[in-house]
Formats: sequence, C-alpha cells, structure tokens
Amino acid sequence: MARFLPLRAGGLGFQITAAIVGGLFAGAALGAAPYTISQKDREFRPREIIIKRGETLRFVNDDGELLHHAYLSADSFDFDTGDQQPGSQFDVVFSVPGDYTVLCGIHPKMKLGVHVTK
Ligand SMILES: [Cu+2]
Repeated sequence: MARFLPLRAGGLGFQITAAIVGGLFAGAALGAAPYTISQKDREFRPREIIIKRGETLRFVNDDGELLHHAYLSADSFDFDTGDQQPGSQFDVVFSVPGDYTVLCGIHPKMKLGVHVTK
C-alpha cells in the first residue's frame, strides 16, 4: 500500500500545478476563465447566469447537427456569434453591467438571461 501513496500524491500535485498554471495563463491573457453556455436540444444551458463585468461567456454549440446563432441587441451592449456550426465556440466579454436576454436567431424559443454585475 505504501508504494502507492507517493504516486497518488504526485499525480494530484501535478493536476493542481497544471490548474494553477492554466489559471494564471488565462488570467494574464484574457481575464477570468470563461463560463461555458451550452446550446443543446434547442436550449441554452444554463438558462440564467450571473457574472461580473468583464467576465466572458463561451457559447458552445453542443448539438450534433443543428446550427445555432446567439445574439444580443440592447442599447448598451450587443453581440452576434453568427451561425455556429456544431462543435464550434464563440467567446463574448460582457463589459457593461445590466440584465440581458440572449436569443438564438434560428430557434426563437431559446433564451438566456445574463445578469452582469459591477
Ligand atoms: Cu439555436
């Protein structure tokens, strides 16, 4: 049993180190790590999210064959991912505080509430 302990500890240490290094790299380059918004079965998942100003949402098309097209059109902030192929992703930095509803240009019932705090 004792022989396994150093191996397990070493493995865990590597994972922690990798997470820290990855976090630092992302922090230096892009700000905080993005929150993933999955688009699957004609829904955004999650349907609501609270983030801080300057944080990033990563829109991922997790549907096997469907296109998605997330967009937001508000007075203070807007974006448009364009048509997203299955498997593709698109990052959006929310730089303006507010309450927003993101829609899909292809599936009118898809809605995502984004609440951006200061
Ligand atoms: Cu869609």
